[in-house]
Amino acid sequence: MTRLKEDDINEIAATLASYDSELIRKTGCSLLELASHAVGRDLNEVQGMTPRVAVIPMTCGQGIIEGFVQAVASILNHLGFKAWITESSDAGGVAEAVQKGAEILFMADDDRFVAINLRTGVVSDNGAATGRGYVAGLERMCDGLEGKDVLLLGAGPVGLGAALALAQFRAKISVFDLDRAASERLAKKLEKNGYAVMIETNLDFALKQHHLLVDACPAENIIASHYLTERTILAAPGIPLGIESVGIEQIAPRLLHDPLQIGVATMLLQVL
Ligand code: 2YG
Repeated sequence: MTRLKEDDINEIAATLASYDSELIRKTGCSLLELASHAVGRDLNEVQGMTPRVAVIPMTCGQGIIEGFVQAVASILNHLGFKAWITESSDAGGVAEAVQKGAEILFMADDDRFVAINLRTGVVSDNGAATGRGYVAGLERMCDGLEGKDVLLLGAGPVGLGAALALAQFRAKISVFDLDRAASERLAKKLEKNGYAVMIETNLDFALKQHHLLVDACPAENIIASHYLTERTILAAPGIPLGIESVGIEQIAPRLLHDPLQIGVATMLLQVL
């Protein structure tokens, strides 16, 4: 599980407006529209909802990441949902949120980052939600994924969320993971849902064959820039970004990558 660093997130609150305009340029969707698309919810239904949302700092394990709960709350407020950060942390924060009438809780320890709807019991996990949100973005950038070959790098929680969304968009999925057993586990899960997945074992060969990519792994420079062409479209939820810096400006208009925004927005829409 990647642990964000303070400088991954300290710009988020101040740049949400420009982030959203860039997202619209790339996908045709605002962050709220993209998250609604990702979970298949109607925007009009969602925009009328006014749940009380609490974001709770958690000090356990490696503890607080400076700016984390503030970044999460700023994304939720940017989406038009009133979110507040509890004064207390941990169990005290949960108690405070419930006593102040929160309907939805956001909190993260070292292993799980979850959104919980106290009324419905629905729980959204950041990994699966991030994978789903990024594939919705890829689908918009490609103007549909049906029958198109997509290479998924990384078969962890984000990769599995991405694979399930790729299956729903009826893409032709190939998966590569450094750990072949992880690819096999993901393929088995998709097959249970009646969806075939091709397992790639040679990354060089796979990257030469694909120009629609989902990089859901935490490896740096996993995609060397010589694989990038003007046809490459890359949805990259993995942190840090997996392409060499020389490749970034070439692909920038066709690259989705952010530390929290798409994942948090999709979590909210999943539990609303
Ligand atoms: O409340 C706090 O400040 C800390 N307990 C937050 C710790 C979050 C640890 N998890 C991560 O940094 C990431 N898994 C979060 C999501 C990354 C998005 N791709």
